[in-house]
Formats: sequence, structure tokens, C-alpha cells
Amino acid sequence: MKKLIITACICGAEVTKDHNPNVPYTVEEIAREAKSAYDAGASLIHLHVRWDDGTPTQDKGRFQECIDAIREVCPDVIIQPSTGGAVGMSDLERLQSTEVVPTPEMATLDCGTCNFGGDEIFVNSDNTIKNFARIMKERGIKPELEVFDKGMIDIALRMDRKGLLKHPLHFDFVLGVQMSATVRDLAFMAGSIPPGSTWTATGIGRHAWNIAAATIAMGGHVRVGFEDSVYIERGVLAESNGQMVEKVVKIAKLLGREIANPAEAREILGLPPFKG
Ligand code: KMH
Ligand code: ZN
Repeated sequence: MKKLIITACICGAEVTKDHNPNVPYTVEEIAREAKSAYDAGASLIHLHVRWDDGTPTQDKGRFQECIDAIREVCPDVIIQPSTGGAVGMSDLERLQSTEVVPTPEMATLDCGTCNFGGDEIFVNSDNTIKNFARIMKERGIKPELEVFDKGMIDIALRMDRKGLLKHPLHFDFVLGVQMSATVRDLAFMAGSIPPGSTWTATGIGRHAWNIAAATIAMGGHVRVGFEDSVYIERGVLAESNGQMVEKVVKIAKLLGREIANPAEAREILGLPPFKG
């Protein structure tokens, strides 16, 4: 089995300090959380950014500041800006995170529209997805194909047939937002992608640890962090993203799976070696 890539989704766009006071907002807090995850074994940082008051933003300047600050303390980590942003943002706003310098190695590409709790709808029309995919391909950015239900795999594969994606494809299965966070659904997702693709999975909220354990056993890669869950165990708030990554490392060790460093993660994902 390939070594395990751990992605830390350190910030998100929806979770707040009211949920957990350790959720990062400022540039310093974001860099602190990235370093805690990196030191614990994360090779990839999935990045959203905020203004100091916690408001989510896709502002290019704010992304640049946060990425520069992360780079100072995590010299070789893979940084994957979100192009999902927060519900309700325009496509142009969302794409700003791909305009930083140097061009990101990866970015997320959300592959469909879904319910996002309460009255919220996360909108990704076919034309949005096509446009984002085309721009990422032109800029040499590897998309992480964000999948909230099986139909989104089918949409991604349609984009692939139009020549908008470069192989090997990399998927992220998000369980517990739209589709259920069950091992049955996880296995169905993992069995529905083309051979040679790589995949990461995350379980939202209390599902984080079951999905992490199943994913490690199945040979997938794991995402954890404040974006997806604020608890380290039932009723206990996590102190940091690093603490959550440490827990994944422990589960992986128990199951005999080694952890990938950033260079190994790049090789597994088919990314070119890091130039620095
Ligand atoms: N915040 C969600 C609306 C992504 O990063 O691409 C979208 C999201 C997915 O988090
Ligand atoms: Zn995200």
C-alpha cells in the first residue's frame, strides 16, 4: 500500500471561534495552525483564509499573505487553496486564490451543486466547473476534485472526457454533508473512479475518525482539520489541527501504514518535485 498523505484543512470558511476558539482567522493564526499540522505529519494544507474578524474571503492579497506566512514555517508543504470559498461567493471571487505567486501546485475543483446545511446551497453549475477546470489546466494547477456525492464523480468524468483534466485524477470524498458518512458509501465512491486515480476522504463532524480509519485500511488518503470537525473526541474540542493530524498518524501506525512526507506525497499525486 502507498504511504498515507494527510491533508490538513486548517481553517475552512464556515466554522468559527464560537465553535472552537482555536479556529484560525489572522495570518499568524493560520501559519500557526499550518505548522502544527505539518509538524505532526501533514504533507498537504487545504487552505481557506479569513479577515481578522473571521469573515471568509477569497481576496488574492490575503491568500498571498497567508501562503507566504505558511511557506516560512512549512518550507516544502503542498499548499492547496480552495476555489470553493464560502457559499454565495461569485466565480470571479473564488478564482482569486489561484492567482497567487508562485502559481499553486494544486487547488480544489468542486464538481457539483449540493445542500450545505439549513438554507445554504453550494452552487457549482456545469459552466462554472468547466471554466474552473479550463483555467486550472491552463495555469498548470492540479485540481483536487471535490465530491460530495456520486453524481459529482460522474460530472468530473464528463469534464475529463472533454479533455479538461490531466491524469492521474485526484479526488476528495467529503462524507457527511450531502452523502452519508458510511463505509458503504466510501467504498462505493472509491470503486467509482478510474483506475490509477488517487483519493482522499474526510468525514464531517463526529464521522471524522471512522472515515479516517476506514480510508487508511482501504489505501486512500485522509483529510482532517477544523474545516471538517472541531472535536478530537466526543465532546472534547481539539487544541489544534496538529492534534488531529497526530491522531490520524496514531491510527495509521496501528494499521501498519506509513506516512508520506511532502516529497513522497508529490510523487504519489503525480506532481512535479518542489522547486522551492
Ligand atoms: N466552503 C464550502 C462552501 C472547497 O474548499 O473547495 C466549499 C468548500 C470546498 O470548502
Ligand atoms: Zn474547503
